[in-house]
Formats: sequence, C-alpha cells, structure tokens
Amino acid sequence: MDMPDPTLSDLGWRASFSSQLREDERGDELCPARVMAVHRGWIEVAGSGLAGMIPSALPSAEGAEDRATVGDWLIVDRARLEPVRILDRINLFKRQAPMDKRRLQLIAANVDTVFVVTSCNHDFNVARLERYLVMAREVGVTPVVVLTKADLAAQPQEFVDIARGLQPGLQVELINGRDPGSVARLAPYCGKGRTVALLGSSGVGKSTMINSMRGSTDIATQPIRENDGKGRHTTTVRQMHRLNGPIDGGWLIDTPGMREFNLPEAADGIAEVFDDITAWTQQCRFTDCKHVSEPGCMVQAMVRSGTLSPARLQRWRKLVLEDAGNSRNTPRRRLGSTNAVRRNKTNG
Ligand SMILES: Nc1nc2c(ncn2[C@@H]2O[C@H](COP(=O)(O)OP(=O)(O)O)[C@@H](O)[C@H]2O)c(=O)[nH]1
Ligand SMILES: [Mg+2]
Ligand SMILES: [Zn+2]
Repeated sequence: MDMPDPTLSDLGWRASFSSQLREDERGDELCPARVMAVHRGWIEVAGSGLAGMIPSALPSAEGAEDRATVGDWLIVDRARLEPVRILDRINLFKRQAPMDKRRLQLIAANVDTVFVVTSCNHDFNVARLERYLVMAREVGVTPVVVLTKADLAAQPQEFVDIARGLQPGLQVELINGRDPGSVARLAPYCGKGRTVALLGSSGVGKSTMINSMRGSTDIATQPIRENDGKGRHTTTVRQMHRLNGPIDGGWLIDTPGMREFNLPEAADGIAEVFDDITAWTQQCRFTDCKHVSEPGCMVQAMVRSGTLSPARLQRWRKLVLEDAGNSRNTPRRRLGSTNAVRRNKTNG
C-alpha cells in the first residue's frame, strides 16, 4: 500500500528536539531522523527525505545508554548514511537483560503513552500490573491499562474495577483486540506524532490489537497454548508501527513479551504507584521503621484500621526489597527514596 512519507511532525518531532540542533545539523549533510526499527547491527531510520537502513554503531558510545533504540531521534550523516549522535531523550524504557542482569537492554525512547496490556483471564495479575505501572511511572510516562479479551470473560467489568482500584485516576480501557470497532476507543491516546508503547506479557494480545488499530494483518500473532494460557514469543524485532488506517496518526511500539523482568531502578516509580503507603511511612514514629511490629508504625495502623490490605502491603514490600537489591548493583542511583530509613526527620 502506498502512503506518503511521514513528515518530521508526523514522526513526532517537537520543540525539545529542535532546540538541541546545532546550526550544521539542519542542512543537507546532517539531519534528524527517528529510529523506526532495531535489528542486529542495523537500524531503520526515517527523517525528512530520508528512509532506510543504516549501521547502528555510534561514534562515541561509552555508556550503556549510548545505543540507539526504537523511538530515538538521531542526527544522521546523509551522505555516509551513518548515525552521528543521539538527541537527548524525553524518556527511555529499559530493563535488565534477562540473561545477564548487569547488562541494560534499551526498549524504547521518547514515548508519550504506555499501554499496559493484560487480558481478562489467567494473565490478569495485580502484582504484575503494578510492576508495569511502576515501570511506566519510573520512566515518567502516563500509563493506560488496556484489558483485552473482554469477549472471553463472563464478567469483564470485574477486571476493570480491580484495575481502577489500583491507583486513583488510573485510566483503564476494556477491549476486544480482534474487533476494530472496539479498539477504536484507543484512538484518543494516538494521533499525529504521538508514540504509544505497549507493555505486557506474551499472549495477552498486543500484536492483535496493533493489527486492529492499523487495519492490517501483517504482524504475526500467535495462538496461546491452551493448557497454561501463556503465549510464545513471536515479536523479535522492535519497531514503530505507523497508524494511518482506522486510527489515523501516531505510532505504536510493540515490546518483547516481558513476563519476567527486573526493574533496573524503580524507587520513584514505586513511590508513585504506592503513594499512599509512601506517605504513611513518613509518619511512623521511628525513621528506620520496618513497618512490621514497631510501636507507632503508621503503616501497620492503616492495616489494622482496614485502610490498607495486607496483600497490597506485601506487594509493596516485595518491590521495595527487590529495588534495594537491584540498586546495590546499580552504583549510579544507590539510594531509593521510598525507604523511610533514609528520611531526614525534620518535624514532629
Ligand atoms: N477472543 C480474543 N482473542 C484475542 C484477543 N486479543 C488477542 N487474542 C488472541 O490471543 C492470542 C495471542 O495474541 P497476540 O496478539 O499474538 O499476543 P501478544 O503476544 O501479546 O502479541 C491470539 O490467538 C489472538 O488471536 C481478544 O481481545 N479476544
Ligand atoms: Mg506479539
Ligand atoms: Zn512503620
């Protein structure tokens, strides 16, 4: 199907990138281009009058984040077809590599909204949902919970109610990913130049909803294994999918199925997703309160009064402990901010 090449603003170009350009980066030799897809050793880029594959290696790649990932804006040398530098990102999704926890894997950059996708069946898991929400908040991107397979659940509204209850104001959308009429409700999150990343386990229906949103069938979907409801991983290359069909304008980024992932650093995200508990920890009598059985523990008081469920406290504790463990391996940001031990008590 023929479609006009996207303009820079179609691609998501905005003032915060413009302001980073030097005089010589607006011309014929050097120009901005967005990373559309990442392959082994190669990246696909698109800019004004520029579209194609270039090598992914950057001249000054020192840190773990100095690699191009999907959604990045690069300065590209038009004649040599080589990347010159990465423009400062608005945000960056990353995770610890599954095989090697010390290695960082970059997932997507410059994302406007993240769809946290889960289905109205056995994949639905509050703890996992919260981990994805922590990830989105940590990165600073607004999450929207998308519940798929509404058509398969007897009482889909029950899933919606549980998801809505996770955080005040959390946006939750219920869809049948196979039905274009149903996915149309996601259009307000898309639109010209907007980038949406999809996070969620394999098999929840990410590729299916992308196909329906685009009015295409070209993204491989995979039937889930009947016995355990878990999907196999079909998404290998990470790429931006252009919306210019039923939903017109914007980009979707599918991510690898992340049934298991470790948050590299998550203190801020945890504090946001569990802002109620975080606030209570500030009111405990002791600054190093472990919130177990200390006198004057506000968190335990909230459990006793029925305001905080023990299960939610448990999920919070698990994430905080995990983050403390991860932060030890990440020298750059050793100190989490969710932990009351580190609070400077100035009042009371
Ligand atoms: N009934 C129903 N099936 C769906 C829905 N969304 C996805 N599926 C099916 O679930 C399976 C996994 O979907 P897929 O898009 O490959 O999941 P992904 O791994 O998240 O990309 C496929 O067989 C889809 O047809 C939905 O909303 N309703
Ligand atoms: Mg998929
Ligand atoms: Zn306490």
